[in-house]
Amino acid sequence: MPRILMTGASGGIGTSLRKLLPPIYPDLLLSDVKAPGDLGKEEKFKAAELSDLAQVEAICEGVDGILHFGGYSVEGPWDNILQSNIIGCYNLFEAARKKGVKRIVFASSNHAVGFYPRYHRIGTDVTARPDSRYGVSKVFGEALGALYADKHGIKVTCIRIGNFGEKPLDHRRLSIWLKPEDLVQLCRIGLEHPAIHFEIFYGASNNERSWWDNHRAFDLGYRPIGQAEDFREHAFAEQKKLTPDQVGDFYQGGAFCGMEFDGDMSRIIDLK
Ligand code: 15L
Repeated sequence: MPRILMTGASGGIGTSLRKLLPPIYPDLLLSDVKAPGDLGKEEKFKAAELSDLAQVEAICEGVDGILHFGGYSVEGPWDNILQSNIIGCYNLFEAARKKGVKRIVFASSNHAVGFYPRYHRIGTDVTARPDSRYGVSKVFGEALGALYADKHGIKVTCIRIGNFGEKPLDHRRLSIWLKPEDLVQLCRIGLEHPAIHFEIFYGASNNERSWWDNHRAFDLGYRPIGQAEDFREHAFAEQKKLTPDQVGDFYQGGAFCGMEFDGDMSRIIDLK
């Protein structure tokens, strides 16, 4: 029975996956800076600060596969991104190498490619166009994944997660929604599929308005069950409550693109 380590266990995705993974991976070790408030007696937890290599090595001991959801999950000050997502992510891959971990699933993000316009359908092989310091950190994590796969033989899967949750939250999320059970499918492919060397998937359900070509995930058996259009009315009603954002509404990354934007507005008008 493989021992699976999940970092970021107290975060949004971790909280949901803590409930869905145990029937599949009974030997699940949870980690985060602080234990989840509702940690059950049957759950195993070890605290670790990702920016501290010795602590990360300790949680990787005896582990077969890692689901790396830890780190900073939105745009933030450079020092937070640096400690959690750059140094922290390096420590995770390096500790995994030293401890002989065989597989890593890395939670990348749509914000690694957020500056592609919404009309542009993209595959997983496009040039990175991060929309934030956070997005840059995800590109860095994907690059580390490729290095540790090619140089050290760890089987690495990066999932560019769209928006994870029970339903799509607005118009943009109709294109990028990811149902929790569908993320579980993608994680299982990363942890188990014999053909994995280094892969990038989009973390999106079966969304009619998707901007992404995710055929590689489908080739490896992904069969998403979530359909964003089932929640269309909810998403449109929520969208009405939002203030229009000339930059964010044009690009795939949404508000992350509009944040701190002082670039060339005429490009957007020309592209439209
Ligand atoms: C992400 O990568 C974030 O972690 C999440 O909080 C959302 O902002 C999501 O992207 C999104 O794009 O909706």
